[in-house]
Amino acid sequence: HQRWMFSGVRLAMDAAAERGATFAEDVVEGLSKPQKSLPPKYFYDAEGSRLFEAICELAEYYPTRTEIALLGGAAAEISQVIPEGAALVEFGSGASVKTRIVLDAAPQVAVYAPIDISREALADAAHAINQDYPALTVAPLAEDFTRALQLPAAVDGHPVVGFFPGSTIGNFTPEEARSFLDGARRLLGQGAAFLVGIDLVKPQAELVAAYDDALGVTAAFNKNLLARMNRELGGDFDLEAFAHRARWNAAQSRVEMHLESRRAQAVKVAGRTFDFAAGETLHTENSYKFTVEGFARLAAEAGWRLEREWASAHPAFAVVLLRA
Ligand code: AVJ
Repeated sequence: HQRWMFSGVRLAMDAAAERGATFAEDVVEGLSKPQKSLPPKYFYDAEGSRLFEAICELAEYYPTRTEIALLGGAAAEISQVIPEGAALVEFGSGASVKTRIVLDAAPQVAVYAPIDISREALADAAHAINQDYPALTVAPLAEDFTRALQLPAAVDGHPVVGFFPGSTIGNFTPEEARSFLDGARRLLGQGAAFLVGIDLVKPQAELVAAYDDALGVTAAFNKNLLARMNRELGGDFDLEAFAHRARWNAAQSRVEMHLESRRAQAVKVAGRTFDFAAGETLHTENSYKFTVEGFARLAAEAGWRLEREWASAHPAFAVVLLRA
């Protein structure tokens, strides 16, 4: 446990280093599939984290501001379900903007444990929260939250509230979401509360625009994956030779993002060569859209009970409170 302890801004460990060549392995595996794909977690290097913050400011990208407004309106009610001395455990904390809404409304929170794969974003956020909430114990974890993990020792003995905003759970397939929710229930423990943000199904045009914005920030965010493979894995991707595509997959209730090869080409990366046919795509991300009822069923399959919900009508988005 000791290695997770936080003092000042000293992060516990280098998650990427501990995983060894996982990025290279995942790239080789993903580019070898009939439908080429990469796990979306690799978006979030320092540059990708910055681009994601820019996405959150876009006119077309409604989830961030909609959820912030929802949380603001629900803050007093949310505070009532947070026990005295609680530890708030956040999955994929990024810049911890939404956390502040909860912390401001719930001064009874004693420990904040943000988990994020981007070391730089996590260090900056942990430092800023530490400065602005001096009474709070901040115990950051530089980890991929999709991996099995242990909570920081600072959480021990505190009532636990999980926080997973942003509809990041929409990155998972239903099976992955069930398995994540099951793992989170074991991690957070019996009786824990879990606040989860979920983006809701809405007209296709609004969904597609949110993932294919006019300024091209989402395109740059996707192409940063190619740039990252060039930087870190000796790749030679020509960013101009790929086009960003966002599609609504109605059958699966998800927005899909793809990088489409503009021509037939061979690309070298991670010591291998991969062929792309003209029009062939690299599938970079799924963003599932839910109904509250459908999500409640999914959560129930992982042992969680839907206790409360706060939803907005337009754009449709919900924050739900699950109970283990
Ligand atoms: C961080 C997964 C919630 O799916 O809306 C935004 C990521 N990708 N624009 C989402 C994302 C492109 C985002 N999540």
